[in-house]
Amino acid sequence: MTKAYELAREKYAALGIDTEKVIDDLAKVNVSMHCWQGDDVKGFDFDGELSGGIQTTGNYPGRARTPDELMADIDKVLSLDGGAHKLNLHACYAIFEKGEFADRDALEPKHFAKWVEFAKARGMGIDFNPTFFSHPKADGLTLASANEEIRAFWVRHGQACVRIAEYFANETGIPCVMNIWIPDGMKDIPADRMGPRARFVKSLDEILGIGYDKSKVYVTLESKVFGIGLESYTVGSAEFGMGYVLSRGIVPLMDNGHYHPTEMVSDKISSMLLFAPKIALHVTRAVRWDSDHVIRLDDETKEIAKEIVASGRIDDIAIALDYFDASINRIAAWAIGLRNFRKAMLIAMLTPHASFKAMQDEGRMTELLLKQEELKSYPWGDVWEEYCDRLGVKTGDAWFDEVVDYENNVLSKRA
Ligand code: RNT
Ligand code: ZN
Repeated sequence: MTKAYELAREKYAALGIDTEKVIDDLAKVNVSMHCWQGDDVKGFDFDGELSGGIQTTGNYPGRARTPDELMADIDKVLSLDGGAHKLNLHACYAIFEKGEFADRDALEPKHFAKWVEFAKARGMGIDFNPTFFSHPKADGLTLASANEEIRAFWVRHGQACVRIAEYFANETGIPCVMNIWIPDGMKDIPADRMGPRARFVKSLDEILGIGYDKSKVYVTLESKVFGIGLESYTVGSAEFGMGYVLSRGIVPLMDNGHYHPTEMVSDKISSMLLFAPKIALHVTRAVRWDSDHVIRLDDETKEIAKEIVASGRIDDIAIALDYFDASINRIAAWAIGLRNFRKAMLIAMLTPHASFKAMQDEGRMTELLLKQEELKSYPWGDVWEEYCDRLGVKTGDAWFDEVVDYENNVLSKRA
């Protein structure tokens, strides 16, 4: 225990905060780590362009090209962020035997057996996402398609994924969050906004209609405002998503890159928690558009963390990260975002929420503003260092050396 930590502990104790408990609680915050930062959302089943109005820019060397490379990279990142994690997979990360192939509508649990083995060996649960993009049948609408053959194909994909999600939950003993996001939308003004949305409802009902154990699989629906090349219309808008999830009893998923720039997910969390028993988040960083930049320790990330903690409902909130940057070292990008989210959670846990709420309720707004601002220069960094030390993770920029070593010894060899 460092002298700096001891002083920090005393300072926070004076606010009624037990840093020892905070350190224990922070380690338990289960962050779902998206596998797709390692390979620019390419996956292993189709060798084409990333589609669906999302984009990974940059071509920094060292992208993971195989399951083994991606698993090695995930291990490296896990070693750089202390605390609990889940593994977040997309269906396009199915692992086939040599010569084997199954299209998206024919995926089976066995195609994910290697991931289960990987997760189990590390004590992690698995979250899952059907992949409704980067596929020959996804060059127009998917679950909202007017082409019955295409729509049915994607419904079968969604159903196959529910089965795989159930398999993950059974194998790991940890519930699986299965998130549905479709890119469906239009570049130009649609003639019919209602039709695609009505078909999306029908498709979702058909996917959920196969039945599944709701205590093991939490189906979430992620809404969006627009995508690249899909600027005028998004089938799965915020209102669509909210209406659907609340009427069907599934879980809303809010990605903070999926709203108009002045709309903040931090402000939406409490509203949704009053109506939905559970919510899910994709924490990311939007820069002008849904650009999925690496999470920084910025105001909105801290505010989202604050709302999670202040709500007192952390166990009802599934937290996943969602960003993909190919312009810098991907391992560092991944770990910087993970560590920043965890730092934001630490700062939130080192906040005297009860006394701040009392100030608000009693109208002591001057005092509240002053104390909120003073808290910003409290020594949370010393608690962070202690946390990392205890969990065996490097602090400060000492961990950059590890990234450089990995780049020299592993990534640079992937020519
Ligand atoms: C896209 C959504 C979605 C994807 C991932 C890859 O805008 O945010 O969550 O980023 O499924
Ligand atoms: Zn997302």
